[in-house]
Amino acid sequence: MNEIFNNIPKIKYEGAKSKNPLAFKFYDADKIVMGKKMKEHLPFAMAWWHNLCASGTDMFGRDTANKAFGVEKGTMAHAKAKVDAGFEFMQKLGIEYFCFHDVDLVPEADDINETNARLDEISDYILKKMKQTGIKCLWGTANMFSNPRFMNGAGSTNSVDVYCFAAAQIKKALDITVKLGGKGYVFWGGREGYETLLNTDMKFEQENIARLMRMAVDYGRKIGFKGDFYIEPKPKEPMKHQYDFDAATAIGFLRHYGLDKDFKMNIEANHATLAGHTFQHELRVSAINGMLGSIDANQGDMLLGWDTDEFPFDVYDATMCMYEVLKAGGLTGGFNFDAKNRRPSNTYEDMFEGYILGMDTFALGLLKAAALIEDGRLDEFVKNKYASFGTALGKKIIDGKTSIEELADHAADLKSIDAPLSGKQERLESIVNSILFVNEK
Ligand code: XUL
Ligand code: CO
Repeated sequence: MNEIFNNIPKIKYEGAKSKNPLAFKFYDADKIVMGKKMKEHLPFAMAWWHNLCASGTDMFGRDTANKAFGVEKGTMAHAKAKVDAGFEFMQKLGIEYFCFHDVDLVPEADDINETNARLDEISDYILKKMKQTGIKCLWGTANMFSNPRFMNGAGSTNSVDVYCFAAAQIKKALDITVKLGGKGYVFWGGREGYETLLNTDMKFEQENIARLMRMAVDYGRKIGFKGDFYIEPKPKEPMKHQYDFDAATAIGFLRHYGLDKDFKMNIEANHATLAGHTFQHELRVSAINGMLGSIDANQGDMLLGWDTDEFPFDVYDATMCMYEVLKAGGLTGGFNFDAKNRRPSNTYEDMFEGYILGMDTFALGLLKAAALIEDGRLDEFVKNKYASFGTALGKKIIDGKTSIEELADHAADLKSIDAPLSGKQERLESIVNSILFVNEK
């Protein structure tokens, strides 16, 4: 078979001093960090949509990048060329997983039966490639936001017929995910929200989304899907208000509708910042609720209020992400680069350099997070901060063996109290900087 990226070699680790743009500076797949290989800590995935489909079109201009891969776009031959390109790309970078939407794989036909037949054909082709290469599927999803039929929502639509199309797409995307052995299945509710309450029955819409998710879980389990369902929270864009605003909101929703045993979070960095949170905050909220599933690894721009989906280069953020992931004992999912090249970065080489940047950023984040944990000062500080709850009275509070009256009596005995221990934020930030910017390893 012809190589598509024929001027790009297999990407190797060359170390931090390498000036070769087509080499890893920090991602050393087999390096052991805290007892595990880097590639086991970092199960990276390629996002089919950005890497193989998106070509630079934005609201003001058309494509800048050529993703035809030598074949006429909008054809099944092109769908296959994308598979060839994707697998060559992943093999050259040593990426072991991919993620997809149904309509990333094939051109959508006018008749859903024809679209489904195309999905059967392309998934046979993908499966063959997976067997040849050992590359696996991280998660699948249904695109229930691009087609005009979803303009009033998918699970939240006003139309029973549209609701059935959403159900049909979920059913087929689950079939394909199971066929490809996907570890997860994602719901990102792009159109599940509203522009104005003047035309919206919020309660009804949320109940209907939950009903659709329940049916998806029942069907998935029936056809043998053992993995996790994920909600990918996002506060806005394309809608003004989206129901899955952030991790806390999504977790509350799942618990309210009894879906929490089957679902976890897929946390995307740029969605966290759009919600006014740090990436680390969203990961922590998920982790403490036992719902840290998978990550969409990208980065936003703090000067812009929308989802720029940049390749992550912020090592501080990646370090804090990996700190959370290590503390949580790893992900059940992986790190999907839901990221795209900037519009003027329009060559094949740029596609590789985007992934090299992202993989190196997370590898460096992993090394630095491990160093922070091994250093121990942050953990020690946090442990000491709550030490008073280790006293007899503190234990009674934790065990629920006291009362407001007893605690009030304790306060009355004390009469007054001094401020309880400095937060030492500046010292802790300085520790992080000294670990981040001193290179001993
Ligand atoms: C949109 C987004 C999606 C989901 C999958 O902001 O992140 O690509 O990851 O539908
Ligand atoms: Co995403």
